Amino acid sequence: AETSGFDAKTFGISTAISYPNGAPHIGHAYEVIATDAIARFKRLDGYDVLFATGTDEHGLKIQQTASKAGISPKALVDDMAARFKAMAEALNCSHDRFIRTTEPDHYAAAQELWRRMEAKGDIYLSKYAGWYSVRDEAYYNEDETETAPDGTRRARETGTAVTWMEEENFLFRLSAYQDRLLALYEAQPDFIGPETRRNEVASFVRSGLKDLSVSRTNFDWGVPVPGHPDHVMYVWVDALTNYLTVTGFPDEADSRKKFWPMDLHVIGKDIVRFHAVYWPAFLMSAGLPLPKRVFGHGFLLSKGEKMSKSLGNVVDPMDLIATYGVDALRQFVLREVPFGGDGNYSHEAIITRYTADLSNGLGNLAQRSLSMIAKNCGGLVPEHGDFTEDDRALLALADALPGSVRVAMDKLALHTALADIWAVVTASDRYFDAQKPWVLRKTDPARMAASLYVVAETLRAIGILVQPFMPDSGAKLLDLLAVPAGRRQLADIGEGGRLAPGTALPAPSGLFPRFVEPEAPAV
Ligand code: ME8
Repeated sequence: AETSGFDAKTFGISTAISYPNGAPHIGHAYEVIATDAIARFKRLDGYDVLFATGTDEHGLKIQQTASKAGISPKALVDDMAARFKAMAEALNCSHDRFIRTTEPDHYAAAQELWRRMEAKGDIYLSKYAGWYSVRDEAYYNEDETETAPDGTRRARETGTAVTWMEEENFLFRLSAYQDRLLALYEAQPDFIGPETRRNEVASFVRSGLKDLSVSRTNFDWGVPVPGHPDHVMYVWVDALTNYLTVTGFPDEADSRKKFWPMDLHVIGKDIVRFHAVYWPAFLMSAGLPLPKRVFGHGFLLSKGEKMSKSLGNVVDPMDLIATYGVDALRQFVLREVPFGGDGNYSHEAIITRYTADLSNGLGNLAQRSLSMIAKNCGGLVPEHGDFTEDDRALLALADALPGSVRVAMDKLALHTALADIWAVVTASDRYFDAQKPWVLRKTDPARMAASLYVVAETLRAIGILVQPFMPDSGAKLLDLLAVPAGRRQLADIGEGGRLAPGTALPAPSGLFPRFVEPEAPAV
Protein backbone atom coordinates (compact mmCIF):
# COMPACT_ATOMS: atom_id res chain seq x y z
CA ALA A 1 0.00 0.00 0.00
CA GLU A 2 2.96 2.29 0.74
CA THR A 3 3.95 2.32 -2.92
CA SER A 4 0.48 2.80 -4.41
CA GLY A 5 0.96 6.57 -4.67
CA PHE A 6 -1.58 7.29 -1.96
CA ASP A 7 -1.15 10.84 -0.69
CA ALA A 8 -2.08 11.75 2.87
CA LYS A 9 -4.98 14.17 3.07
CA THR A 10 -3.58 17.70 3.47
CA PHE A 11 -4.67 20.42 5.86
CA GLY A 12 -3.35 24.00 5.73
CA ILE A 13 -4.04 26.18 8.76
CA SER A 14 -2.90 29.58 10.00
CA THR A 15 -3.27 32.08 12.80
CA ALA A 16 -3.43 35.78 12.04
CA ILE A 17 0.04 37.30 12.04
CA SER A 18 0.46 39.64 15.02
CA TYR A 19 1.59 43.25 15.01
CA PRO A 20 4.92 43.30 16.83
CA ASN A 21 4.50 46.93 17.90
CA GLY A 22 4.33 45.77 21.51
CA ALA A 23 4.82 42.60 23.52
CA PRO A 24 2.48 39.62 23.01
CA HIS A 25 -0.61 39.49 25.23
CA ILE A 26 -3.06 36.79 26.25
CA GLY A 27 -5.22 37.34 23.15
CA HIS A 28 -2.26 36.41 20.97
CA ALA A 29 -1.57 33.39 23.18
CA TYR A 30 -5.20 32.29 22.95
CA GLU A 31 -5.19 32.33 19.16
CA VAL A 32 -1.96 30.33 18.97
CA ILE A 33 -3.22 27.76 21.49
CA ALA A 34 -6.53 27.19 19.72
CA THR A 35 -4.97 26.98 16.27
CA ASP A 36 -2.30 24.63 17.53
CA ALA A 37 -4.92 22.32 19.04
CA ILE A 38 -6.72 22.13 15.68
CA ALA A 39 -3.46 21.54 13.78
CA ARG A 40 -2.41 18.81 16.20
CA PHE A 41 -5.83 17.18 16.03
CA LYS A 42 -5.61 17.01 12.25
CA ARG A 43 -2.17 15.40 12.45
CA LEU A 44 -3.54 12.95 15.01
CA ASP A 45 -6.27 12.12 12.53
CA GLY A 46 -3.75 11.30 9.80
CA TYR A 47 -3.58 14.56 7.85
CA ASP A 48 -0.42 16.05 6.39
CA VAL A 49 -0.57 19.50 8.02
CA LEU A 50 1.00 22.85 7.27
CA PHE A 51 0.55 25.22 10.19
CA ALA A 52 1.81 28.81 9.97
CA THR A 53 1.95 31.66 12.45
CA GLY A 54 4.08 34.79 12.61
CA THR A 55 4.33 38.56 12.73
CA ASP A 56 2.96 41.39 10.56
CA GLU A 57 5.87 43.80 10.61
CA HIS A 58 5.14 46.71 8.26
CA GLY A 59 2.85 49.71 8.30
CA LEU A 60 2.40 53.12 9.81
CA LYS A 61 1.70 51.82 13.32
CA ILE A 62 5.05 50.03 13.50
CA GLN A 63 6.88 52.97 11.98
CA GLN A 64 5.29 55.40 14.47
CA THR A 65 5.95 53.15 17.48
CA ALA A 66 9.59 52.80 16.46
CA SER A 67 10.08 56.48 15.92
CA LYS A 68 8.54 57.27 19.34
CA ALA A 69 11.00 54.81 20.87
CA GLY A 70 13.85 56.42 18.92
CA ILE A 71 14.77 53.19 17.15
CA SER A 72 14.48 51.94 13.58
CA PRO A 73 11.39 49.95 12.59
CA LYS A 74 13.67 46.99 11.85
CA ALA A 75 15.20 47.12 15.34
CA LEU A 76 11.70 47.24 16.89
CA VAL A 77 10.34 44.29 14.92
CA ASP A 78 13.46 42.19 15.41
CA ASP A 79 13.16 42.62 19.14
CA MET A 80 9.39 42.03 19.35
CA ALA A 81 9.19 39.23 16.78
CA ALA A 82 11.66 37.30 18.91
CA ARG A 83 9.24 37.64 21.84
CA PHE A 84 6.29 36.41 19.79
CA LYS A 85 8.34 33.48 18.60
CA ALA A 86 9.49 32.67 22.14
CA MET A 87 5.86 32.78 23.31
CA ALA A 88 4.74 30.39 20.56
CA GLU A 89 7.50 28.00 21.59
CA ALA A 90 6.70 28.29 25.29
CA LEU A 91 3.06 27.50 24.46
CA ASN A 92 4.26 24.31 22.77
CA CYS A 93 2.98 25.52 19.43
CA SER A 94 3.68 23.01 16.64
CA HIS A 95 3.88 25.50 13.76
CA ASP A 96 5.80 24.52 10.65
CA ARG A 97 6.72 28.12 9.86
CA PHE A 98 6.97 31.30 11.88
CA ILE A 99 6.67 33.84 9.11
CA ARG A 100 7.90 37.40 9.40
CA THR A 101 6.66 39.73 6.67
CA THR A 102 10.12 41.32 6.47
CA GLU A 103 11.54 38.07 5.05
CA PRO A 104 12.63 38.01 1.38
CA ASP A 105 10.32 35.20 0.23
CA HIS A 106 7.39 37.23 1.53
CA TYR A 107 8.38 40.31 -0.48
CA ALA A 108 8.47 38.14 -3.59
CA ALA A 109 5.01 36.70 -2.88
CA ALA A 110 3.40 40.07 -2.09
CA GLN A 111 4.86 41.68 -5.21
CA GLU A 112 3.72 38.79 -7.40
CA LEU A 113 0.17 39.00 -6.03
CA TRP A 114 0.22 42.73 -6.78
CA ARG A 115 1.41 42.15 -10.36
CA ARG A 116 -1.41 39.68 -10.96
CA MET A 117 -4.06 42.05 -9.63
CA GLU A 118 -2.57 44.82 -11.74
CA ALA A 119 -2.48 42.60 -14.84
CA LYS A 120 -6.18 41.91 -14.30
CA GLY A 121 -6.81 45.66 -14.51
CA ASP A 122 -7.95 45.94 -10.90
CA ILE A 123 -5.35 48.47 -9.73
CA TYR A 124 -5.40 52.13 -10.76
CA LEU A 125 -3.85 55.38 -9.58
CA SER A 126 -6.19 57.95 -8.05
CA LYS A 127 -6.66 60.49 -5.29
CA TYR A 128 -7.99 59.01 -2.07
CA ALA A 129 -9.31 60.78 0.98
CA GLY A 130 -10.83 59.35 4.14
CA TRP A 131 -10.66 58.74 7.88
CA TYR A 132 -7.67 56.55 8.71
CA SER A 133 -7.13 54.66 11.97
CA VAL A 134 -3.47 53.93 12.53
CA ARG A 135 -4.36 51.50 15.33
CA ASP A 136 -6.57 49.46 13.00
CA GLU A 137 -4.50 50.22 9.88
CA ALA A 138 -7.80 50.84 8.10
CA TYR A 139 -9.79 53.58 6.37
CA TYR A 140 -13.35 54.06 7.55
CA ASN A 141 -16.34 55.52 5.73
CA GLU A 142 -17.77 58.76 7.10
CA ASP A 143 -20.75 56.89 8.58
CA GLU A 144 -18.45 54.43 10.34
CA THR A 145 -16.92 57.25 12.39
CA GLU A 146 -18.27 59.53 15.11
CA THR A 147 -17.13 62.47 17.22
CA ALA A 148 -16.21 61.39 20.75
CA PRO A 149 -17.20 63.47 23.82
CA ASP A 150 -13.68 64.89 23.89
CA GLY A 151 -14.15 66.24 20.36
CA THR A 152 -11.86 63.76 18.62
CA ARG A 153 -13.00 61.68 15.67
CA ARG A 154 -13.18 57.92 16.26
CA ALA A 155 -14.03 54.71 14.44
CA ARG A 156 -17.45 53.66 15.74
CA GLU A 157 -16.76 49.93 15.88
CA THR A 158 -13.30 49.88 17.45
CA GLY A 159 -13.23 53.24 19.23
CA THR A 160 -9.81 54.05 17.81
CA ALA A 161 -8.73 57.56 16.80
CA VAL A 162 -9.00 58.41 13.09
CA THR A 163 -7.34 61.21 11.15
CA TRP A 164 -8.27 62.68 7.78
CA MET A 165 -5.80 61.56 5.14
CA GLU A 166 -5.55 62.58 1.51
CA GLU A 167 -3.13 60.93 -0.83
CA GLU A 168 -2.59 59.99 -4.40
CA ASN A 169 -2.28 56.24 -4.29
CA PHE A 170 -3.21 53.03 -5.96
CA LEU A 171 -6.76 51.79 -5.52
CA PHE A 172 -8.01 48.23 -5.85
CA ARG A 173 -11.32 47.78 -7.67
CA LEU A 174 -13.05 46.19 -4.68
CA SER A 175 -16.43 47.52 -5.87
CA ALA A 176 -16.23 45.13 -8.83
CA TYR A 177 -16.27 42.12 -6.48
CA GLN A 178 -19.42 42.81 -4.50
CA ASP A 179 -21.60 40.32 -6.37
CA ARG A 180 -18.97 37.63 -6.51
CA LEU A 181 -18.39 37.93 -2.77
CA LEU A 182 -22.08 37.67 -2.00
CA ALA A 183 -22.29 34.65 -4.29
CA LEU A 184 -19.37 33.11 -2.42
CA TYR A 185 -21.04 33.50 0.99
CA GLU A 186 -24.21 32.04 -0.47
CA ALA A 187 -22.54 29.07 -2.12
CA GLN A 188 -20.18 28.31 0.76
CA PRO A 189 -22.01 29.00 4.02
CA ASP A 190 -19.00 27.61 5.88
CA PHE A 191 -16.64 30.21 4.41
CA ILE A 192 -17.13 32.54 7.38
CA GLY A 193 -17.71 31.33 10.93
CA PRO A 194 -19.25 31.69 13.38
CA GLU A 195 -22.58 32.47 11.76
CA THR A 196 -23.05 35.86 13.44
CA ARG A 197 -19.83 37.02 11.79
CA ARG A 198 -21.05 35.76 8.43
CA ASN A 199 -24.22 37.81 8.71
CA GLU A 200 -22.25 40.94 9.65
CA VAL A 201 -19.89 40.53 6.72
CA ALA A 202 -22.68 39.82 4.23
CA SER A 203 -24.60 42.90 5.30
CA PHE A 204 -21.45 45.03 5.09
CA VAL A 205 -20.87 43.83 1.53
CA ARG A 206 -24.53 44.21 0.59
CA SER A 207 -24.44 47.84 1.76
CA GLY A 208 -21.98 48.57 -1.06
CA LEU A 209 -18.22 48.32 -1.45
CA LYS A 210 -15.94 51.23 -2.27
CA ASP A 211 -12.61 50.75 -4.00
CA LEU A 212 -9.81 50.20 -1.54
CA SER A 213 -6.68 52.26 -1.16
CA VAL A 214 -3.81 49.78 -1.46
CA SER A 215 -0.62 51.85 -1.47
CA ARG A 216 0.96 54.60 0.61
CA THR A 217 3.44 57.35 -0.21
CA ASN A 218 3.59 59.20 3.13
CA PHE A 219 5.92 56.64 4.73
CA ASP A 220 8.21 53.92 3.46
CA TRP A 221 8.11 51.00 5.96
CA GLY A 222 6.52 48.44 3.68
CA VAL A 223 6.85 46.26 0.61
CA PRO A 224 7.67 48.43 -2.43
CA VAL A 225 5.00 48.48 -5.14
CA PRO A 226 6.44 46.80 -8.27
CA GLY A 227 7.52 49.48 -10.73
CA HIS A 228 6.67 52.33 -8.31
CA PRO A 229 9.38 52.48 -5.65
CA ASP A 230 7.87 55.68 -4.23
CA HIS A 231 4.82 53.65 -3.09
CA VAL A 232 4.71 50.93 -0.44
CA MET A 233 1.84 48.45 -0.30
CA TYR A 234 -0.98 49.01 2.17
CA VAL A 235 -0.03 46.80 5.09
CA TRP A 236 -3.12 44.59 4.82
CA VAL A 237 -2.33 43.64 1.19
CA ASP A 238 1.13 42.67 2.31
CA ALA A 239 -0.04 40.94 5.52
CA LEU A 240 -2.78 38.80 3.99
CA THR A 241 -0.33 37.53 1.39
CA ASN A 242 1.62 35.78 4.15
CA TYR A 243 -0.76 32.85 3.82
CA LEU A 244 0.42 32.36 0.24
CA THR A 245 4.07 32.93 1.09
CA VAL A 246 4.12 30.00 3.50
CA THR A 247 2.89 27.69 0.74
CA GLY A 248 5.82 28.68 -1.50
CA PHE A 249 3.88 31.05 -3.76
CA PRO A 250 4.63 31.88 -6.55
CA ASP A 251 6.94 28.89 -7.10
CA GLU A 252 4.83 26.32 -8.94
CA ALA A 253 7.33 23.57 -8.12
CA ASP A 254 7.39 24.23 -4.36
CA SER A 255 6.51 21.15 -2.29
CA ARG A 256 4.24 23.27 -0.06
CA LYS A 257 2.04 24.30 -2.98
CA LYS A 258 -0.36 21.46 -2.13
CA PHE A 259 -1.38 23.41 0.99
CA TRP A 260 -2.96 26.20 -1.07
CA PRO A 261 -5.85 26.85 -0.79
CA MET A 262 -5.53 26.64 2.96
CA ASP A 263 -8.34 24.91 4.81
CA LEU A 264 -8.65 27.35 7.67
CA HIS A 265 -7.58 30.84 8.73
CA VAL A 266 -8.09 31.25 12.49
CA ILE A 267 -8.38 34.95 13.36
CA GLY A 268 -10.03 37.23 15.92
CA LYS A 269 -13.49 38.70 15.45
CA ASP A 270 -12.10 42.21 14.87
CA ILE A 271 -10.38 41.31 11.59
CA VAL A 272 -13.03 39.21 9.91
CA ARG A 273 -13.74 41.90 7.31
CA PHE A 274 -10.14 41.86 6.08
CA HIS A 275 -10.16 38.08 5.74
CA ALA A 276 -13.65 37.54 4.42
CA VAL A 277 -13.98 40.54 2.09
CA TYR A 278 -10.61 41.93 1.00
CA TRP A 279 -8.68 38.66 0.96
CA PRO A 280 -11.05 36.66 -1.26
CA ALA A 281 -11.41 39.70 -3.56
CA PHE A 282 -7.62 39.94 -3.98
CA LEU A 283 -7.41 36.22 -4.68
CA MET A 284 -10.28 36.31 -7.19
CA SER A 285 -8.55 39.17 -8.95
CA ALA A 286 -5.24 37.28 -9.06
CA GLY A 287 -7.01 34.14 -10.31
CA LEU A 288 -6.06 32.09 -7.27
CA PRO A 289 -8.19 29.60 -5.32
CA LEU A 290 -9.82 30.85 -2.12
CA PRO A 291 -9.22 29.53 1.40
CA LYS A 292 -11.97 27.12 2.45
CA ARG A 293 -12.82 28.71 5.76
CA VAL A 294 -12.23 31.81 7.91
CA PHE A 295 -13.13 31.58 11.58
CA GLY A 296 -13.32 34.63 13.89
CA HIS A 297 -12.82 33.59 17.50
CA GLY A 298 -13.90 35.80 20.38
CA PHE A 299 -11.87 37.96 22.71
CA LEU A 300 -10.46 37.01 26.06
CA LEU A 301 -11.35 39.54 28.71
CA SER A 302 -9.88 40.04 32.13
CA LYS A 303 -12.86 39.68 34.49
CA GLY A 304 -15.14 41.19 31.85
CA GLU A 305 -12.83 44.11 31.03
CA LYS A 306 -10.86 44.63 27.85
CA MET A 307 -7.21 44.57 28.78
CA SER A 308 -5.51 47.91 28.55
CA LYS A 309 -2.36 49.51 29.83
CA SER A 310 -4.37 52.15 31.71
CA LEU A 311 -6.46 49.55 33.58
CA GLY A 312 -3.22 47.78 34.45
CA ASN A 313 -4.67 44.37 33.54
CA VAL A 314 -2.35 43.43 30.70
CA VAL A 315 -0.95 39.99 31.44
CA ASP A 316 2.24 38.60 30.04
CA PRO A 317 1.46 35.10 28.73
CA MET A 318 4.94 34.01 29.82
CA ASP A 319 3.94 34.74 33.44
CA LEU A 320 0.79 32.65 33.03
CA ILE A 321 2.84 29.74 31.71
CA ALA A 322 5.28 30.07 34.59
CA THR A 323 2.50 30.18 37.20
CA TYR A 324 0.04 27.57 35.95
CA GLY A 325 2.03 25.47 33.49
CA VAL A 326 1.48 25.43 29.76
CA ASP A 327 -1.01 22.54 29.70
CA ALA A 328 -3.17 23.99 32.47
CA LEU A 329 -3.31 27.28 30.54
CA ARG A 330 -4.13 25.56 27.26
CA GLN A 331 -6.83 23.39 28.81
CA PHE A 332 -8.31 26.38 30.63
CA VAL A 333 -8.77 28.65 27.62
CA LEU A 334 -10.03 25.88 25.36
CA ARG A 335 -12.43 24.28 27.85
CA GLU A 336 -13.68 27.48 29.49
CA VAL A 337 -14.46 29.57 26.41
CA PRO A 338 -16.94 28.29 23.81
CA PHE A 339 -14.82 28.75 20.68
CA GLY A 340 -16.21 31.68 18.71
CA GLY A 341 -17.54 33.55 21.76
CA ASP A 342 -15.82 35.90 24.19
CA GLY A 343 -14.45 34.57 27.45
CA ASN A 344 -13.13 35.67 30.79
CA TYR A 345 -10.04 34.68 32.68
CA SER A 346 -9.06 35.21 36.27
CA HIS A 347 -6.78 33.50 38.73
CA GLU A 348 -9.78 31.93 40.50
CA ALA A 349 -11.29 30.61 37.28
CA ILE A 350 -8.00 29.06 36.16
CA ILE A 351 -7.47 27.38 39.53
CA THR A 352 -11.06 26.15 39.74
CA ARG A 353 -10.75 24.47 36.36
CA TYR A 354 -7.32 23.08 37.08
CA THR A 355 -8.48 21.56 40.33
CA ALA A 356 -11.75 20.12 39.03
CA ASP A 357 -10.70 18.88 35.59
CA LEU A 358 -7.03 18.11 36.03
CA SER A 359 -5.92 17.45 39.61
CA ASN A 360 -9.15 15.96 40.96
CA GLY A 361 -10.35 14.79 37.55
CA LEU A 362 -8.02 13.14 35.08
CA GLY A 363 -4.97 13.29 37.37
CA ASN A 364 -6.69 11.55 40.26
CA LEU A 365 -8.23 8.88 38.04
CA ALA A 366 -4.81 8.03 36.57
CA GLN A 367 -3.15 8.14 39.95
CA ARG A 368 -5.54 5.84 41.78
CA SER A 369 -5.83 3.27 39.00
CA LEU A 370 -2.16 3.16 38.04
CA SER A 371 -0.95 2.99 41.63
CA MET A 372 -3.29 0.03 42.28
CA ILE A 373 -1.86 -1.70 39.21
CA ALA A 374 1.67 -1.02 40.44
CA LYS A 375 0.92 -2.45 43.88
CA ASN A 376 -1.44 -5.29 43.07
CA CYS A 377 -0.69 -6.39 39.51
CA GLY A 378 3.10 -6.43 39.65
CA GLY A 379 3.31 -3.23 37.63
CA LEU A 380 2.07 -5.07 34.51
CA VAL A 381 -0.96 -4.32 32.36
CA PRO A 382 -3.55 -6.56 34.12
CA GLU A 383 -5.20 -9.66 32.64
CA HIS A 384 -8.90 -9.11 32.01
CA GLY A 385 -10.60 -12.42 31.13
CA ASP A 386 -14.18 -12.05 29.89
CA PHE A 387 -15.60 -8.53 30.05
CA THR A 388 -18.81 -7.86 31.95
CA GLU A 389 -21.57 -5.66 30.64
CA ASP A 390 -20.26 -2.73 32.72
CA ASP A 391 -16.76 -3.23 31.34
CA ARG A 392 -18.04 -3.29 27.80
CA ALA A 393 -20.17 -0.20 28.37
CA LEU A 394 -17.19 1.88 29.50
CA LEU A 395 -14.93 0.56 26.75
CA ALA A 396 -17.64 1.41 24.22
CA LEU A 397 -17.76 5.00 25.51
CA ALA A 398 -14.00 5.35 25.09
CA ASP A 399 -14.04 3.71 21.66
CA ALA A 400 -16.75 6.12 20.49
CA LEU A 401 -14.77 9.21 21.47
CA PRO A 402 -12.78 9.66 18.23
CA GLY A 403 -16.04 9.94 16.31
CA SER A 404 -17.68 12.52 18.55
CA VAL A 405 -14.48 14.51 19.02
CA ARG A 406 -13.94 14.60 15.27
CA VAL A 407 -17.46 15.94 14.75
CA ALA A 408 -16.87 18.66 17.35
CA MET A 409 -13.48 19.58 15.89
CA ASP A 410 -14.91 19.80 12.38
CA LYS A 411 -17.39 22.33 13.76
CA LEU A 412 -14.50 24.08 15.54
CA ALA A 413 -16.33 23.46 18.81
CA LEU A 414 -13.10 22.88 20.71
CA HIS A 415 -14.86 23.27 24.06
CA THR A 416 -17.33 20.53 23.06
CA ALA A 417 -14.49 18.22 22.08
CA LEU A 418 -13.01 18.66 25.55
CA ALA A 419 -16.40 18.25 27.21
CA ASP A 420 -16.85 14.96 25.34
CA ILE A 421 -13.47 13.71 26.53
CA TRP A 422 -14.14 14.76 30.11
CA ALA A 423 -17.52 13.04 30.08
CA VAL A 424 -15.54 9.81 29.70
CA VAL A 425 -13.19 10.82 32.53
CA THR A 426 -16.28 11.19 34.72
CA ALA A 427 -17.81 7.92 33.52
CA SER A 428 -14.55 6.16 34.22
CA ASP A 429 -14.39 7.63 37.72
CA ARG A 430 -17.93 6.38 38.39
CA TYR A 431 -17.06 2.95 37.05
CA PHE A 432 -14.01 2.81 39.34
CA ASP A 433 -16.13 3.79 42.36
CA ALA A 434 -18.81 1.24 41.48
CA GLN A 435 -16.37 -1.63 40.85
CA LYS A 436 -14.45 -0.95 44.07
CA PRO A 437 -11.23 -2.69 42.99
CA TRP A 438 -9.81 -2.02 46.48
CA VAL A 439 -12.52 -4.36 47.85
CA LEU A 440 -12.18 -6.86 44.97
CA ARG A 441 -8.49 -7.17 45.85
CA LYS A 442 -9.53 -9.49 48.68
CA THR A 443 -12.78 -10.96 47.37
CA ASP A 444 -12.19 -11.44 43.63
CA PRO A 445 -8.65 -10.60 42.40
CA ALA A 446 -9.50 -11.56 38.81
CA ARG A 447 -12.33 -9.01 38.75
CA MET A 448 -10.06 -6.44 40.33
CA ALA A 449 -7.55 -7.00 37.53
CA ALA A 450 -10.23 -6.77 34.85
CA SER A 451 -11.65 -3.52 36.22
CA LEU A 452 -8.17 -1.98 36.41
CA TYR A 453 -7.56 -3.11 32.85
CA VAL A 454 -10.74 -1.39 31.68
CA VAL A 455 -9.79 1.86 33.39
CA ALA A 456 -6.25 1.72 31.97
CA GLU A 457 -7.62 1.10 28.49
CA THR A 458 -10.02 4.03 28.88
CA LEU A 459 -7.09 6.20 30.00
CA ARG A 460 -5.27 5.18 26.84
CA ALA A 461 -8.05 6.62 24.67
CA ILE A 462 -8.17 9.75 26.82
CA GLY A 463 -4.39 10.10 26.67
CA ILE A 464 -4.41 9.91 22.87
CA LEU A 465 -7.22 12.42 22.61
CA VAL A 466 -5.87 15.02 25.01
CA GLN A 467 -2.59 15.26 23.07
CA PRO A 468 -3.77 18.11 20.80
CA PHE A 469 -4.97 20.12 23.79
CA MET A 470 -2.29 19.28 26.37
CA PRO A 471 0.63 17.83 24.41
CA ASP A 472 2.99 17.22 27.34
CA SER A 473 0.37 15.74 29.66
CA GLY A 474 -1.05 13.53 26.93
CA ALA A 475 2.43 12.20 26.19
CA LYS A 476 3.13 11.65 29.88
CA LEU A 477 -0.09 9.71 30.41
CA LEU A 478 0.67 7.52 27.39
CA ASP A 479 4.20 6.95 28.72
CA LEU A 480 2.71 5.77 32.02
CA LEU A 481 0.63 3.28 30.02
CA ALA A 482 3.70 2.18 28.01
CA VAL A 483 1.97 3.07 24.73
CA PRO A 484 4.67 3.05 22.02
CA ALA A 485 5.36 6.32 20.18
CA GLY A 486 4.02 4.90 16.93
CA ARG A 487 0.65 3.89 18.44
CA ARG A 488 -0.62 7.27 19.57
CA GLN A 489 -2.82 8.25 16.61
CA LEU A 490 -6.58 8.64 16.64
CA ALA A 491 -6.87 5.43 14.63
CA ASP A 492 -5.14 3.50 17.45
CA ILE A 493 -8.10 4.03 19.78
CA GLY A 494 -10.36 0.96 20.07
CA GLU A 495 -9.89 -2.75 19.45
CA GLY A 496 -6.86 -2.41 17.19
CA GLY A 497 -4.65 -0.78 19.78
CA ARG A 498 -5.77 -2.39 23.05
CA LEU A 499 -3.19 -2.55 25.84
CA ALA A 500 -1.56 -5.98 25.93
CA PRO A 501 -1.88 -7.70 29.34
CA GLY A 502 1.51 -8.46 30.81
CA THR A 503 3.20 -5.33 29.40
CA ALA A 504 5.48 -3.75 32.00
CA LEU A 505 4.45 -0.25 33.07
CA PRO A 506 6.77 2.40 34.46
CA ALA A 507 6.41 3.45 38.10
CA PRO A 508 3.37 5.74 38.29
CA SER A 509 3.93 9.44 38.95
CA GLY A 510 1.47 12.32 39.33
CA LEU A 511 0.23 14.12 36.24
CA PHE A 512 -1.26 17.23 37.80
CA PRO A 513 0.04 18.06 41.29
CA ARG A 514 -2.24 20.01 43.59
CA PHE A 515 -1.90 23.72 42.87
CA VAL A 516 0.05 25.66 45.47
CA GLU A 517 -0.98 29.33 45.68
CA PRO A 518 1.88 31.59 44.62
CA GLU A 519 2.69 34.59 46.81
CA ALA A 520 1.55 36.95 44.05
CA PRO A 521 -1.11 35.74 41.57
CA ALA A 522 -0.26 36.21 37.88
CA VAL A 523 -3.72 37.60 37.04
O1 ME8 B 1 -4.80 42.26 13.78
N1 ME8 B 1 -8.54 38.11 22.68
O2 ME8 B 1 -2.67 41.92 14.58
P1 ME8 B 1 -2.94 42.02 16.17
C1 ME8 B 1 -8.44 37.26 21.64
N2 ME8 B 1 -1.64 42.14 12.21
N3 ME8 B 1 -7.82 37.56 20.49
C2 ME8 B 1 -7.29 38.77 20.35
C3 ME8 B 1 -7.34 39.73 21.39
C4 ME8 B 1 -8.02 39.36 22.60
N4 ME8 B 1 -8.13 40.15 23.66
N5 ME8 B 1 -6.72 40.84 20.96
C5 ME8 B 1 -6.28 40.58 19.69
C6 ME8 B 1 -3.61 42.11 13.61
N6 ME8 B 1 -6.62 39.34 19.33
C7 ME8 B 1 -3.06 42.00 12.20
C8 ME8 B 1 -3.48 40.68 11.60
S1 ME8 B 1 -3.51 38.86 9.61
C9 ME8 B 1 -3.07 38.83 7.97
C10 ME8 B 1 -2.99 40.44 10.20
C11 ME8 B 1 -6.33 38.66 18.03
O3 ME8 B 1 -1.60 41.82 16.78
C12 ME8 B 1 -6.76 39.49 16.84
O4 ME8 B 1 -8.13 39.36 16.63
O5 ME8 B 1 -3.70 43.24 16.48
C13 ME8 B 1 -5.91 38.88 15.74
O6 ME8 B 1 -6.53 37.73 15.22
C14 ME8 B 1 -4.63 38.50 16.47
O7 ME8 B 1 -4.93 38.53 17.88
C15 ME8 B 1 -3.48 39.45 16.18
O8 ME8 B 1 -3.88 40.78 16.49
